[in-house]
Amino acid sequence: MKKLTALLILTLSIFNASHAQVTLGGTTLQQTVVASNLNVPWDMVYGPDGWIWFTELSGNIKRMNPDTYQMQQVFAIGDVALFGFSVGLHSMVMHPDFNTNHYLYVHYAYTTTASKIVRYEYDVANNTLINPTIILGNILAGVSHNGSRMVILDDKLFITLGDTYNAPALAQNLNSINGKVLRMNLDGSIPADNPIPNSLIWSFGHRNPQGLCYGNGRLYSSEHGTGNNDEINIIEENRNYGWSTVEGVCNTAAEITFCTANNVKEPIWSWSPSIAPCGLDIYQNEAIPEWNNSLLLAVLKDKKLLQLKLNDDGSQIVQQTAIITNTYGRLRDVLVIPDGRVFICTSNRDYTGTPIATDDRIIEIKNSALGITHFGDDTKTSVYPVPSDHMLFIESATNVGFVSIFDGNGKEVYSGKYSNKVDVSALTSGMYYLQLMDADKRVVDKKKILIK
Ligand SMILES: [Ca+2]
Ligand SMILES: [Ca+2]
Ligand SMILES: [Ca+2]
Repeated sequence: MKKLTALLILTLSIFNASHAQVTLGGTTLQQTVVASNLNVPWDMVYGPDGWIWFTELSGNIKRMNPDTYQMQQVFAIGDVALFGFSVGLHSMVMHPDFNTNHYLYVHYAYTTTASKIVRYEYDVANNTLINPTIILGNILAGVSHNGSRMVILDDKLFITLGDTYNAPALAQNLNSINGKVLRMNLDGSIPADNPIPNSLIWSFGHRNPQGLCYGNGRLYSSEHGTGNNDEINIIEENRNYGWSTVEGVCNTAAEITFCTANNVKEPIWSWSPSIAPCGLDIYQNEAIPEWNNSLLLAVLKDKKLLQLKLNDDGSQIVQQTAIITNTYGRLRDVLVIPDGRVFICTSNRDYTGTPIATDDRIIEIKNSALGITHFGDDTKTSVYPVPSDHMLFIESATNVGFVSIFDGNGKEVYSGKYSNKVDVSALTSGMYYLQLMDADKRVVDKKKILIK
């Protein structure tokens, strides 16, 4: 019966899917609404388990299987404070060793004046979150401008925090962690090699950065300006990004004086009037060749997805192209997954949006020429026999460090260091997902497997 229900849901979702297409260069992009009736999905992340995890403003944490679009509510955080201009649960990031320790981090407001970063543990057996641990509490919050996005790099957690709206001067105040990008150890402690001793501050002079991603050896961030001067910045250690004295580039007499005196780092791109730039991800994939080495930016006010083509070393934006405009409403986040598909989410149920009945939504964008297979390059990995009995043989052209097997519900049923044969005799018959990861546990390939 469970299988029948799943099949029925899958069939219905295919019937409901509406495809729209847009052409760029030689590529046709197919857009499909793959999730509806959400409530301000805020941050989407690709989990090491192969699922797309996301937060909703009100406190929900959900995950969606990107191959079947099956949706699961994992948890609802009880103490999220919802107030002001869409303040609530914001960013999320998974621990690099999520598949073994099951840690993930969330940032949210818990009173009208305070936010915190909490580490949860994913209880795989019960598909829920347990053991909340406050990593950083008592972060000053305001009615808006609370950030946030998080990225983990080399076992350090970076988070963007805004100036809390009513206190722009905090951005230049090095005794405050607001209006900053912070860098911390994964337990919340201050790294010994941070630029300011005993301080979490990595960079300062930020207004409200709501996009952060890593690529080309650089941390890229989007930042909301006032009515003008939205920015894309490359975040560097101990640099001043100008706010609240400088907006955008250093181009007025007062700004030039301040910028010279304070070694201000100018944005690599800015928009006037403002467009409200939000979620940011980097596209480094041949699946959509025209997008390779581009930033993708979800835009709220101007209701579009922007491709920001980078130069070879990623130090500059050389061209911007709007992909989708006024089609789905406000866009809060964008996510690139390893097979080159892109997911965007709407933010039409926030304080200023105009929702349609099925909002909010997640939309998949993919190269239509790549067909319906979601499993990367089928020539890269071969698995035999089909179906497998007690031993699964894996041959991959990719450098594989670790192997996991997930059941149809996304539950990990096997994990281990890569070997070209895996004993699967303990698994009951059915469809599973084989996931191959590199030495850093990044997913390099996935395949559906059948066990007899
Ligand atoms: Ca994200
Ligand atoms: Ca700036
Ligand atoms: Ca300026």
